[in-house]
Amino acid sequence: MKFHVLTIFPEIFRGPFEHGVIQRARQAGLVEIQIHDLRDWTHDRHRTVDDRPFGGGEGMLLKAEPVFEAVEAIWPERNERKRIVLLSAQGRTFHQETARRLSRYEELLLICGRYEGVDERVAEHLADEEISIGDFVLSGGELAAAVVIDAVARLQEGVLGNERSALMESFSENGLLDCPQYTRPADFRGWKAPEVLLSGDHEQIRIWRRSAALAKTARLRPDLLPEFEKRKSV
Ligand code: 9D3
Repeated sequence: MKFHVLTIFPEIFRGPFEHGVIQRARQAGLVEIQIHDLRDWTHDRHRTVDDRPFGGGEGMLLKAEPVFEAVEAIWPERNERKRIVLLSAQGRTFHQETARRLSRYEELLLICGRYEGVDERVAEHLADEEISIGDFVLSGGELAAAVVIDAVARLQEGVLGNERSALMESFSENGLLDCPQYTRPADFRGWKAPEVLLSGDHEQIRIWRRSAALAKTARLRPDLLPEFEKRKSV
């Protein structure tokens, strides 16, 4: 799968994709990531990408012209295997389900908003969809784009070991959070790993894990419980 990112801060993307799973996927040719500098599609001496909002108001907006020109240069032809995503604070919230859906495109082009926002004609007449990664304020779409790319890229065939990919169907396989996990030492500063996990009794371990997952979900993500109860009864 190929990702394009359109940004005024291409340097931000040096780090995130040069480690771990995504780095390996790129080296294996499973994932390609191209970063494009929006300023390459400006024509004035100052390479202007922003301007003041009509009607007045705080701050500056990303101009439509360089964004349209860039997209039309990156993709002279559009088709249904390609998808343009605008990252903005006003977008629909990104979920695992969104990642799964986007993972089925051949190419994604992610437009990173900056300043107080982007001229609305980009959302209305260029982007296929507008996505936010959550209800908090970022300084721009770059970190959000990195999050989306990470979540989508790891779903590509072959990126994870196949043991894992079969289980990757949903955010939580059984409607609960993962159970708490421990590794050596069994006693760390007096805090002991649950004895049952060292017992070798796989039936007791299974029972403990399920109950611990339920307790942790109730404590940290009570919002997940109604859906879990619904699924359980089917
Ligand atoms: C007047 C209110 N604005 C500033 C506090 C709205 C606003 C404009 C631009 C808020 C954030 C931004 C920049 N953010 C993004 O471009 C963005 C974002 C985000 O802020 N949160 C979650 N996901 C995303 S995706 C892009």
